[in-house]
Amino acid sequence: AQLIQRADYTAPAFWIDTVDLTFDLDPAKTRVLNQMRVRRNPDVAAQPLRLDGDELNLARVLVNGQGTSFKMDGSQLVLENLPEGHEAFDLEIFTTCNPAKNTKLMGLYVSNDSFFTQCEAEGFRRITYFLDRPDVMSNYSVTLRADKKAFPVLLSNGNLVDEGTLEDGRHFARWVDPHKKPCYLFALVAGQFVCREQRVKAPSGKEHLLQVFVRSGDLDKTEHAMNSLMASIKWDEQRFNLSLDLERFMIVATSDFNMGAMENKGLNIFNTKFVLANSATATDMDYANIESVVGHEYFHNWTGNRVTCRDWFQLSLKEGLTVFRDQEFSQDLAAEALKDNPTAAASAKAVKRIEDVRLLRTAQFPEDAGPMAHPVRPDSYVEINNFYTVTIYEKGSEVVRMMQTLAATPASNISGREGFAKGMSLYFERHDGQAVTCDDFAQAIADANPGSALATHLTQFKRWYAQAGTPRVQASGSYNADTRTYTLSMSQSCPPSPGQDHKEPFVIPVQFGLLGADGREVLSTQLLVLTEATQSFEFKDLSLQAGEEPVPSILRGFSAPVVLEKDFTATQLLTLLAHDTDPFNQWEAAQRLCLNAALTAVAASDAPTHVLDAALVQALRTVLRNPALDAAFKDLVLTLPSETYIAEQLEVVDPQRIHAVRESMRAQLARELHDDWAWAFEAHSENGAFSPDPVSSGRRALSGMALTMLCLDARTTGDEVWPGRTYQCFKDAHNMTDRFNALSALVGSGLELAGDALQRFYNLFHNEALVMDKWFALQAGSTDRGGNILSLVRNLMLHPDFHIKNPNRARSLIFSFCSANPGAFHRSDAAGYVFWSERVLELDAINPQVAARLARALDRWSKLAEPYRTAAHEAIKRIAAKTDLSNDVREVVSRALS
Ligand code: DPP
Ligand code: ZN
Repeated sequence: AQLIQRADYTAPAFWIDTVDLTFDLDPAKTRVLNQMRVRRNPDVAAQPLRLDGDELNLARVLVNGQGTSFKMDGSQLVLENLPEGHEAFDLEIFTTCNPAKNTKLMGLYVSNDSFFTQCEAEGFRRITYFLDRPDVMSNYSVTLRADKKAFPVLLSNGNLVDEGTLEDGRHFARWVDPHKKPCYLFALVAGQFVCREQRVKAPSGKEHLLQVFVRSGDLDKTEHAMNSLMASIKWDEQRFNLSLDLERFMIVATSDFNMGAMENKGLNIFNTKFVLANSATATDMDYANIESVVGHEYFHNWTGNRVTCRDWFQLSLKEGLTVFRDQEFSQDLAAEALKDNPTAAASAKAVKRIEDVRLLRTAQFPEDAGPMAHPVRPDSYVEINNFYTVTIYEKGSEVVRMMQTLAATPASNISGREGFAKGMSLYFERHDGQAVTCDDFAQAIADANPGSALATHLTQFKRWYAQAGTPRVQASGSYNADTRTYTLSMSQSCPPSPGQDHKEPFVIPVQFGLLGADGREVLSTQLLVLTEATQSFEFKDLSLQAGEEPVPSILRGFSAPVVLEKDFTATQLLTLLAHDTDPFNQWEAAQRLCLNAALTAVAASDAPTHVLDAALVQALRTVLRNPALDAAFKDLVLTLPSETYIAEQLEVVDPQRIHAVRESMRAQLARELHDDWAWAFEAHSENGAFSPDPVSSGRRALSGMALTMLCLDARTTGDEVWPGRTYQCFKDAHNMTDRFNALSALVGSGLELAGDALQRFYNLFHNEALVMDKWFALQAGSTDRGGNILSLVRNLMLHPDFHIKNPNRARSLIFSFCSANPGAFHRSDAAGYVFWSERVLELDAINPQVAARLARALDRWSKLAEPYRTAAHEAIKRIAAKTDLSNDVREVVSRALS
């Protein structure tokens, strides 16, 4: 396997102007005729044409209708005797492939008797020989031929221009895509589907046909996806003035899919998990995920498809930007649902922001500190599939969000939001139809806002693209009572990461405010721009009483993806929790208080009890009972920092110690807030019709948390009333959210009734694949009280409904145990790691992409305490010792060992 370097980029030696594909679809042997118009790139020295291919059977190659000589170089097809000069020529390639045997789910594959494709990043080469790189853009026409009974629906990108019947019960459809595209955006689908349709009219008066294709029986689960699509179209028009450029926009759902969804031009292909929902089978979280993924893929139509990436090192150009757009979309939609109540609307936005930050901190910060750390724009890779990461996506989105913040021009009264929208317009003005770089994007946003901090600091700002690692900002404040001046000093540093020992200072936007000791706002939010290693900011003439010290609220809204280090006193944090006008920092104050308590208990040597002091428990009770706060926000404040997040604060990690401390904290909250939980449950459960709006879903989240705490406490006290009520709630629930919350409460507390409830749940839903994923995941992820979760997981692998080839199912059982249940996975007998290494190898033979994700479960092995560290190291070495690993897994384990 070869290391591919960003610095080695060269323009393609040939262009492919048009592609005409004819497919004779047959599961075991599909024939692909690929007719191209090709010409030499006049800017590049003459050289042979090297086409990428993978697992193809080549039958013939014709140039201008004549047979030609060719050779193979590895998997590349090399053509040396091509017409000279710059005239276009015809190149025809005929190949066959075997979609039924394609368990990698890249290229053309069969799932549930239907054909699907996945071409990003490098799957098109598994369909035909091609210049499989995103900077080669072509016009596509596609003819699909297949048996009419088995494959009545035939879809590809663009517009349907012809269809009809053929001999022997076959039929055909011909599709033409009016837009040029790179081959990773090609798609075809063939099979039996039903479809929900919707016609919409754009402000311009143009009509569009929207379609969601699913298997028969799932039509009643498509309404939310369609609503989300319509909302996405409207939002992109309103916020960015970007409208749908296609007559027809299609979404197709498949249950076998490596990722979440794919933005193929006009023909998005989705994992069923991010399409199908009705109130009986989907939780509020599923509804929210569908909204954001439908939005995400739709927004790619501009950010990714109209303007694409020059090379895969620029992946965050489209992914970071599009995640930013889908996050903003979800926030705006939540706020719009509450537009009559500005406080509630602001809180709903903050809830979404907190959830996004939680993901960043629990998944991206560890990645950025581990062996797979890479810049938002990486410098090298072995397998590009390994770089569809939380760094490219989530940190990439934070980089774009900082650009929006810094695009403000206060002197001209232009907000960051307005400035950023102007920047987006300039980006499309300059680059529509092109394959470009992250530099091009940043330049456009800055050029559209000449007076902004972004324009001033652009070169330095771009270090966010180049330097890996999470910066740390150390803040300290001092107050001079005589001059009523507060001075905030901040210094920044960034730990080394693979290949980068030394980091230069970043441009860090810090949103900052001050509260009085009684919690009133003394200084409203100011944007401070930290550019030096150390810098101070002064705030004069503050209206504070004699003897009163201000309380700093730093990094409001989490304005930069950094670790903020500040020695807050407990009193300051309690003030922020009770009064900060910034709901993010209110939540953050509670997290810091709980985290500090957890870290103290982890460092102590005795068994953890009463980890949380009385003042903190009382503060949390006050939040829970506060009528001015909404339920979703309370749910977030009362959720303790995760074990992963606690582990990230430590040099040496004993996962069992962390688990014991956190469980003790949960038990304490369950005990000491018992009556408050009982109140919260009564006050927030309701029986009305289901609606996934932010207010109702927040109520369900909080009542579910209350049940979890009441069941947890019942375990200690022997109470039978709450478990009984929980079981009743489980049986009588009107929707999946309430039902699953009750089930989780029973299973999570290891109560008697859990077994019966799990069986009942299985009987009700064993025909619903997505619900069965939840059933597997809940068991594999549950608290390991007797050390038997591993044997339960091994048994569940033998369950007739377990299918390792189905990525969703593999993730629901194996990943839920290895990657999301540290208390069960890290065993002193190393049996968890043995199970993990077996599964990585088993999956690698089926689907390297899925295997490589699982291989990352032990990324942070070198931080583990003994005996875990040595055992984990051994397990990784066992995998690395295999000689026939995929590039995907090889790259992950080599980095882990380096
Ligand atoms: N480009 C795809 C997405 O992120 C990859 N799954 O939407
Ligand atoms: Zn994407």
